[in-house]
Amino acid sequence: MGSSEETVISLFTFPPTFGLRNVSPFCLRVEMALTHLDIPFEIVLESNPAKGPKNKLPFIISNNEIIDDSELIYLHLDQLTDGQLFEGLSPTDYGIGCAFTRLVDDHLYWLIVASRWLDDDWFPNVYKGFFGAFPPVVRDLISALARRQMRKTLDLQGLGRHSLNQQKAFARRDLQALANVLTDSRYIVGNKLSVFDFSITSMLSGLLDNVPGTWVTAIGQEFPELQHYADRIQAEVGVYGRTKP
Ligand SMILES: N[C@@H](CCC(=O)N[C@@H](CS)C(=O)NCC(=O)O)C(=O)O
Repeated sequence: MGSSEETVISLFTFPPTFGLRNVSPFCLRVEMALTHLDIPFEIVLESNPAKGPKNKLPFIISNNEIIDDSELIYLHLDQLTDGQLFEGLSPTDYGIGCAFTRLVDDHLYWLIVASRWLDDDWFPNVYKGFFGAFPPVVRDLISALARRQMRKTLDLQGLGRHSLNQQKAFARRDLQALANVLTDSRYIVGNKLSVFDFSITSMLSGLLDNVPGTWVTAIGQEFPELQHYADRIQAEVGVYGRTKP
């Protein structure tokens, strides 16, 4: 495993909330990759993403180097282990894995965000989960500002401009696309566990294991094959998104 045996990596992730031990799918997938590669690491709980170099989590500190973005962290871990993370993936596997990762990260993720932040009935969970530690007046102010910012982001991204029913239909088509592939296959690409299973599973856990469920959770439950897949991958790696495995 190259020099990784001497390396202790610090992984900065959000504190548990919404029934999720690791609430960010991007943080969870890095935890899965580190565990899979048997690299020693510690988890550092950080509730303020502004501590990251680009105001987002995850980031890691590895040999005094700060690396952010789960995809860039994957590349770093691959390099650290002389290519073990992407080992055995054909160009076709890579192409399909990359495309499905983009589907969950750049489309489905934003519907999960919308289901938490834009839904008036669900927003009290965001208020409590993300802002509960602040004193009451500050909490009201910053949660309202953050919600306004999130509306703007979703508007710019585009999905926020659709009606709730249209957003639900987009989520259902994303999940159907995944279910079409995962019904007959054990893994998202090829015939063994790969880094792309971490990316897909972390996002599925984020939506299926979210407590209380959002409207995306309810749509996810229409596809039991996705729950089976996510459970199987988490059991194989030994890392779970939910608080209680
Ligand atoms: N492309 C990034 C996405 C990371 C990301 O969006 N993290 C979210 C949490 S799930 C975050 O830190 N959001 C805080 C913010 O945007 O203020 C990755 O793969 O790591």
